[in-house]
Amino acid sequence: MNKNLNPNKIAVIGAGGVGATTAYALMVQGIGSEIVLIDVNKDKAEGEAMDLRHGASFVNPVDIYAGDYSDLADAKLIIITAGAAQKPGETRLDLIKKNTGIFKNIVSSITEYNKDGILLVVTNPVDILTYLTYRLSNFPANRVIGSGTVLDSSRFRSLLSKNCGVAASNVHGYIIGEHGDSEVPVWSLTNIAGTPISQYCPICSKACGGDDLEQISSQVKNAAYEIIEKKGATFYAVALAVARIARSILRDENAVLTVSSLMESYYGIEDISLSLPTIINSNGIDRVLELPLSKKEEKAFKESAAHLKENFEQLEV
Ligand code: 6V0
Repeated sequence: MNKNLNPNKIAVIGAGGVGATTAYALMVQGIGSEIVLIDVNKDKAEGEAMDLRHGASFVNPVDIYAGDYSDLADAKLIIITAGAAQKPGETRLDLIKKNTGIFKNIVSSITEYNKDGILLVVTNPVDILTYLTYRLSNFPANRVIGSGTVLDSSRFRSLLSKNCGVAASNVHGYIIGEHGDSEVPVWSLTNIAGTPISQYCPICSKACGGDDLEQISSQVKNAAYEIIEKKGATFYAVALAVARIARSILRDENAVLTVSSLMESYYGIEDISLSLPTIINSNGIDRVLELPLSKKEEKAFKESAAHLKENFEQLEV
């Protein structure tokens, strides 16, 4: 690691709903002692930094300020939330093209000042943009991470928790693949107290049956659409997901999180980024876990990768 990096410094590029809420989540949880916010809209970044700073007396000491790309030089972790969200009438590919253009500028501005930090992409479509960031930055694959399906896995666990009446922290399950429509719930490895869900359900007094479980995975997949329809955007849960990843990096935790990263022959997939359970520590990605998926899950994961590749190949990079 570059000795000039401050191991407790985090930069957040994009001070919109997701970026500002991420800074808030980091501050409240005492993750990082220096947080710089960068946005093309400098007033927005300045306003958010001021608002956050005014809460300083209630949290661990932290220096939060609005800055520019030169402030990235010593940042251990650079979180990218900048970019456009999908507008009515706009296709998914339109959004990809728009954010690809934005990312070309952002990534070259980052690498001008910082070549040793860890890049954490949150902007959608997160898997495509994580792969693009890997290609554009020339950073090693372990230092280019996407928030991937960390949020979806949390949604999955929280819905199962409510359904089963068991604390979310005691429900273990993963959503893998694309953060989006082709994502895959790994039911075969989902467990409560180490007991596979298929064996847990028959001994649970709720006797909800398989239909409720199928509904849970479709609720996870459609959660963002539903929230955006009701309140226009999603930012609280994703900010907590990003803070969770940041914590594992800054505190060298070796936590297992379903981040998006470069596939290096996992299940035979290469040259695209998507999510699998991954060990995260101060080096970024320590190891991607190739878990024993069922045949159906492995097939769906491969289809998810193929779908992402198709989208990426339509871009002019
Ligand atoms: P927002 O509130 O519109 O904020 C975007 C911010 O980016 C604005 O403040 C812009 O000024 C800024 N910005 C735009 N271009 C640049 C640039 N070139 N350099 C610096 N700043 C720039 O959007 P919001 O914060 O709600 O969402 C941001 C992104 O996160 C979108 O792409 C969402 O789709 C995505 N999300 C990703 C999630 C995930 O799980 N990965 C979850 C929710 C949202």
